[in-house]
Amino acid sequence: MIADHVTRSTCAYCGVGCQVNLHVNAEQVIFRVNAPHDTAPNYGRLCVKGRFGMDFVYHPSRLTTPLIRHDYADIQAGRVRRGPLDLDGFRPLTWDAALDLVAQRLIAIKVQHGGDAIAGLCSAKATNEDNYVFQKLMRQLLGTNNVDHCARLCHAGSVTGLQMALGSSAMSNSIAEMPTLECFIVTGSNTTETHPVIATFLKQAVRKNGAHLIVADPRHIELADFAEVWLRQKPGTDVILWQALAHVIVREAWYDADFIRTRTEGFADYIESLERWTPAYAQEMTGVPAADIIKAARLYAQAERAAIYWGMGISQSTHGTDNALALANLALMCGHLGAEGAGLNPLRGQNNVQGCSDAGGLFNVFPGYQRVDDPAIRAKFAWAWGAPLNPQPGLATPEMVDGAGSGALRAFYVMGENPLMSEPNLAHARHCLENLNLIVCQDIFFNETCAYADIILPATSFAEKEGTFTNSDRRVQRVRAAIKPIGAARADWEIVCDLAGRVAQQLHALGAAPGLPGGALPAAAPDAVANLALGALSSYAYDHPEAIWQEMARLTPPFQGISYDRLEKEGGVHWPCPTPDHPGSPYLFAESFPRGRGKFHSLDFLQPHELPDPDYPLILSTGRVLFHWHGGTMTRRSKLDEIYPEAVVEVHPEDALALAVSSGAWVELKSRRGRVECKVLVTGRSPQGTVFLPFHFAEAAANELTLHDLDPLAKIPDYKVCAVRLTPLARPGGAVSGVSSPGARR
Ligand SMILES: Nc1nc2c(c(=O)[nH]1)N[C@H]1C(S)=C(S)[C@@H](COP(=O)(O)OP(=O)(O)OC[C@H]3O[C@@H](n4cnc5c(=O)[nH]c(N)nc54)[C@H](O)[C@@H]3O)O[C@H]1N2
Ligand SMILES: Nc1nc2c(c(=O)[nH]1)N[C@H]1C(S)=C(S)[C@@H](COP(=O)(O)OP(=O)(O)OC[C@H]3O[C@@H](n4cnc5c(=O)[nH]c(N)nc54)[C@H](O)[C@@H]3O)O[C@H]1N2
Ligand code: SF4
Ligand SMILES: [Mo]
Repeated sequence: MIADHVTRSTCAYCGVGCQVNLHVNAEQVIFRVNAPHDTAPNYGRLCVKGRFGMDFVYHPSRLTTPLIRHDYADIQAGRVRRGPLDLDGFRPLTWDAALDLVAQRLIAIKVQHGGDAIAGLCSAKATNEDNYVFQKLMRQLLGTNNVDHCARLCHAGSVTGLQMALGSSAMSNSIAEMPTLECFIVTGSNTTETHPVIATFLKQAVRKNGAHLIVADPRHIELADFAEVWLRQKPGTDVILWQALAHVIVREAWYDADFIRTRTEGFADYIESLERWTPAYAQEMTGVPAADIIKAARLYAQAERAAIYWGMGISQSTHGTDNALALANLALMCGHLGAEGAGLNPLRGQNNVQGCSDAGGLFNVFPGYQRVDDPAIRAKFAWAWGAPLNPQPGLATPEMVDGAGSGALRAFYVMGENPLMSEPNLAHARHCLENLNLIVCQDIFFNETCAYADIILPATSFAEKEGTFTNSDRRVQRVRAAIKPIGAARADWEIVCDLAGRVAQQLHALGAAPGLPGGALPAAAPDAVANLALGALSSYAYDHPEAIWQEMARLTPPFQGISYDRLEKEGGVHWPCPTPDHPGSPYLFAESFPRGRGKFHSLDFLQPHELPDPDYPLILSTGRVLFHWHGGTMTRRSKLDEIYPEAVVEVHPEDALALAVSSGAWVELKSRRGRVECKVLVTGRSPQGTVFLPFHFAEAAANELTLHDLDPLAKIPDYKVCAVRLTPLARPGGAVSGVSSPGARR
């Protein structure tokens, strides 16, 4: 087919941030996707989702008009309790009617209950600019820091641990450094399925550069076959495993004394704490042979340069912070930081989870991780936004759910997330959200959360809008509109700014102060305060996302050197980039750490919160497969769904034998929180005693089963360990799809 035009953009799936060419025909259809060969980070490579999974953009079920639920008035009047509706339960509204209504309801709730009764989720799928204006609306006009997003359910453990150890949580190294790695650890990351293009560079490091690879994962992931040592720990035992490596490194004096002396603090105390973490103890507790622990310690410590890459197996735990600290301790003691090919790398998941966090989509910080409880920072933003700002950090995502349940929250504005698939313990989450006075969902599809919404706002997809995403290695890259908006959908930033204008106008009409948590008018100088709302109105009059970027960059030192012009010329720039002539920063910490010295942390081992027992004898681990994305809103509306059309639970052959089930048989999976039914795939991929269920399938949603206990510091739930029971169902089985996943037959 002949292209009408080709638009360069950034893939909207994962944090690798592959550059794509979207080939569009005269009918405005993206008929082909390929990758430019000369451009970072992917240099011509794409995975199956980037190449073949963009067809969701045209799915007939795209949201094309604002919608309101038919029983809206009854819910508002308290005559019925909120429940799930399907799309037929909603009727169309004009944009004006929808946005006026949302503005009016938000203001009414702010006036009656205070701004902190409102919470918003911004979106790691949306652009930096979309997220900047979203958090600005929440903070400046609604007066609350209750802004968060899926980073909480994702790398919160890593972020908290790295902040404590180094003072920065971004990936230390760039993707470009991967093919020339000398030695690296991959743990809790199923990289070939979740960051497939990065995985190709990692394999290249092993095959072409002879790099030493250490994999630590309970599952037999594909990279285990590329590893010199594969440490197959029992789920939830990472602290013991990594402390045992540290024990060996200290015992053998393989640590980097110079680095420890000049760049770190707390090593002496830390060594004291290491005594009991012997390889023999670790073997007993984690199931990993002591000899393999010693071998891995030697490979990592004796390398000139070594990097650590990790994913959800480390972070998504009630001890996620400790897991990340354990990895940081290792890097600090070996001096494997601050150079090319040496660092700590939490692989960021969503296309723009790095950017959404950078843009202030977190409950405790403005853009650029500037703390809301720091008076000098707050004064800067108050000045720039013309409004007094709330000093109180807001609620984290799971606390928002609980806040809805307790009545502390009244309104929930969800832009581009699907908490009723992605939160743990869905029965609890649904029960809590039913309690709210107002739910607004802004999405490209009608998802499981929209079923509970009062008002649904249709957004354009990445293919229909301009802006920037920031990938896993902090590279800011352009997103460009390849086609016209579908139906009456509008870009997220346009919707948010239009809404913000109406909120500001209504605040002005009321004479109420924006920004402050309460709705009441302060006693002094009411006119001056009310006028701030008018000023705020004009402050959402951006004509293009570039103007939003400029405003954010002015307020955020690490972005100040990045402009759309530069992105046009250079393709992408790694922050920190403080000035226009700064080249950007592919790797971090060459001279120092943001907190000064890197800090060692002594750790204790704590068991996962729920372990198997006679009633629920198996561990449930949840996660991802190559062909699907999270709650499935996008990939299940793509031809990718034909390859992997149903939920499949991986069961170890020994467990399958004991339960007398074979591949294709139907089973019930039950935990203390809920139950699902799905087919079995018998495979040695997961260890005996552990079953693995992807969380992509609404009809067998893994989060019906999971536990909503949180890591005390990071507030992340444990998606990798809870207890379940598996019971065969008397239903005819059939062929099973999961075999199409790499390595599934093992
Ligand atoms: N195809 C696809 N790709 C994706 C996504 C998707 O939905 N689909 N989502 C994106 C997002 S947001 C994210 S955050 C990333 C996540 O990417 P990953 O972190 O790679 O994904 P997961 O499948 O959640 O789990 C990773 C690994 O953790 C291991 N694990 C389980 N328990 C433990 C444990 O106790 N210790 C250790 N060390 N490991 C354990 C699992 O066996 C699994 O191999 O993927 C991104 N990429
Ligand atoms: N059991 C279990 N649960 C998990 C995890 C796990 O490993 N196991 N992982 C957790 C992790 S790491 C993550 S990151 C979360 C993900 O949790 P979520 O972010 O809630 O998941 P998504 O399905 O990616 O939701 C994105 C939504 O944005 C919509 N969307 C896409 N593009 C746009 C756009 O441009 N604008 C707007 N407005 N909407 C858009 C999509 O249709 C979709 O509804 O899930 C968490 N939940
Ligand atoms: S690796 Fe990630 S960014 Fe690259 S094409 Fe695949 S999903 Fe898209
Ligand atoms: Mo994630």
